[in-house]
Amino acid sequence: MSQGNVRRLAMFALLAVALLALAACTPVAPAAQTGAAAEPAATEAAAPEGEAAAGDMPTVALVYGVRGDGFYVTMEKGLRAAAEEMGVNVIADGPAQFDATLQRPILDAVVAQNPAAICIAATDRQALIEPMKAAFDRGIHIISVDTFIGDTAGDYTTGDVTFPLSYVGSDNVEGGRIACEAIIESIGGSGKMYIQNVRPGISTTDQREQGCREAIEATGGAVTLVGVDYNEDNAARAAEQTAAVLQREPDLAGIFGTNLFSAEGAAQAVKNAGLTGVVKVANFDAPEAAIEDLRNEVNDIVIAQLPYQMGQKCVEFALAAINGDTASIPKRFPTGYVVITRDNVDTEEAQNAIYSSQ
Ligand code: T6T
Repeated sequence: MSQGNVRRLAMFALLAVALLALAACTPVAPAAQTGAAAEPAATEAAAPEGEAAAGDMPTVALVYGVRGDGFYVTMEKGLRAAAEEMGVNVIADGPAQFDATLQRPILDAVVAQNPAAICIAATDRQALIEPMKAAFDRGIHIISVDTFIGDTAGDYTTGDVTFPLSYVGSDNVEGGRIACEAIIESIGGSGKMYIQNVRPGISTTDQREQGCREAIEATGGAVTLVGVDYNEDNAARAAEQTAAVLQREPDLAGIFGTNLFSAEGAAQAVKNAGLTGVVKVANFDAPEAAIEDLRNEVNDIVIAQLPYQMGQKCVEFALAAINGDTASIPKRFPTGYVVITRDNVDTEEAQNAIYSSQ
């Protein structure tokens, strides 16, 4: 063989080896894209699609409970502020009403944009399990924020639902207890109470009602609960229902409004009936209007949650998961409260806890 032929043969051989090596390196579809990722391994093995483009900023989505609610407005602010600091892209959306049938298509539309993680305040503890699990099965990290899903009080370690990475939110049984113990004290330890609530099936407000009932039971019968009404997250309906109870129970002593709109409606009815200061109101959530009512003695206690911090924490956990560090994420992260009364309303802590309205 001539020297030229030997060199040509050597080059063919090199080319063949290179082609073989290249074929071995061709990436296979991640499990999430082939539909094979069903179990929590998805957080490690299946690269979520939002992470796929190397070098791109990861995207974290927020699916909140309802538009125009100061609580979620504040949560989104906290989430966006943390995301900006951490170099994370954000998409955020929620339904026009606090309703699972309206929230589900919003979640589906968010999932279709392939975020790496979703922080979600599920508007129903059962109805959202299936679509959230479907998102998880695509390899998207799921974190509950504000509300939890399933039957086991937000315990994602051993309960019927374990796929979310964490539940970031208030201790709502404790919140309901704090609210109702405060009313019980202000009515002198005995009398009739009434609860304005949103709708059964929402983890947060169910638990607040539970905490309030526990506080009432602890009085051993001195305080009685005359009823609970559900307003569908509508302040006008809450006001109508409360007005009817004020008519029916002229000696009603106290009312617990379990969320922003429930408390707003209850307070409005008390004002309309000229019973300011006579019927005591405990207000869950802290929009500006509730603080004004506190100053005007329409209510005596405002329980401020920390939605800004919930948003911040959720993005922090999401980024840890995106970076493969799920071990450092607690399954439950309680965010705490600031309890606001006329005694501390002007402190920095209380003022910082008031929700933003836009
Ligand atoms: O109380 C908050 C939130 O915690 C709850 O889950 C739903 O209602 C609010 O958004 C206030 O309107």
